[in-house]
Amino acid sequence: MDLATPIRSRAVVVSGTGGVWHVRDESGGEHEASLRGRLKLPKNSALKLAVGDDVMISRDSAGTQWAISEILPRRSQLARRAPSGAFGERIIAANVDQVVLVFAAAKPEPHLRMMDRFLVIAEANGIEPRIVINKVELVGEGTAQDMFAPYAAAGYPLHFTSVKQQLGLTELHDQLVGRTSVLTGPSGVGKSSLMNAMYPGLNLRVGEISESVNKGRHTTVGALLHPLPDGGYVVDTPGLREVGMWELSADGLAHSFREFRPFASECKFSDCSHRKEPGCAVLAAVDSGAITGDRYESYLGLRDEMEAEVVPAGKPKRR
Ligand SMILES: Nc1nc2c(ncn2[C@@H]2O[C@H](COP(=O)(O)OP(=O)(O)OP(=O)(O)O)[C@@H](O)[C@H]2O)c(=O)[nH]1
Ligand SMILES: [Mg+2]
Ligand SMILES: [Zn+2]
Repeated sequence: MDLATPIRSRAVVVSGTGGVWHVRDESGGEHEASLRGRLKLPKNSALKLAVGDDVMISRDSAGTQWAISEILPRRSQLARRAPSGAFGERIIAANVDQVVLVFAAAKPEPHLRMMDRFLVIAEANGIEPRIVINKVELVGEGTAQDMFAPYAAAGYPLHFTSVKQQLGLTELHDQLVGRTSVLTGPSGVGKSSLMNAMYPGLNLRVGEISESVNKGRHTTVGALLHPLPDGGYVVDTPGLREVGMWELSADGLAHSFREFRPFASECKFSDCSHRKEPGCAVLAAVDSGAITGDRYESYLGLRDEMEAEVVPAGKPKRR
């Protein structure tokens, strides 16, 4: 037994499948740890361990086995929510600081509806979104800025990057340091290229690991945490794309469109759906151009989807 190694240590859960958890302690050592023994949970929580959780780990007297003895309070969680909490929730990752949405200015064309969906998921979970528009050199930075002006106006942090021309990489890197970031976006927009450009030599295979780990297993990997060399983590999750709109509350939807907020509170009816009610301040804002037609269309699409996905019995449909 190595006496220099403390018997109790603080760690972060970096992955987990079917009861086997991998944790990373404060000096960067990774251990396999079981969820055995008397687990101390924060008061009145039905807390289940998730990737990203801060935990205390301890070793048995033989000094060979690590066990998770305590889950420390969560700062945040990215969850798939059930309507009115009736079906519980599944935690994708804990202690996520930001959701970094990567899209390309072109090749592939940015899918704004998808971006709006991801923004809503982040907002509904109370996690700060950050938008990255990569491949800006294909359209020019000015054009890219015009394309995404409504998002900048709504207050979302935006980065314009080009891996090819090494643009905006330092600024984006600065925003990842020391934070736990979920990196997501459509295929081919340059997520891997960005990570490799910001962290040369690290060869982070974000997106590829979770797929290979998931292959041939019944247990779903919620997420994987990749430690960054200068502090912080990138969360690799296959789960975010599958978050259905039924998991969010309809009332919360308008609030999750950041620029709708000041208007939604001015509607004549407090339960306004912002579709065709008289005295709807959101509709008025669309008419005046304060809210763009595109964003409003996204709202309507997600609202329809959300309402269609909840069948009368209150049971969510599975696709
Ligand atoms: N023109 C241009 N091409 C880029 C840029 N960044 C990445 N690419 C190219 O875009 C293609 C896709 O890049 P990836 O990094 O594999 O994209 P990804 O988002 O990781 O895709 P998935 O792993 O499938 O989700 C590659 O051919 C890259 O060389 C850029 O800034 N400009
Ligand atoms: Mg990739
Ligand atoms: Zn309204």
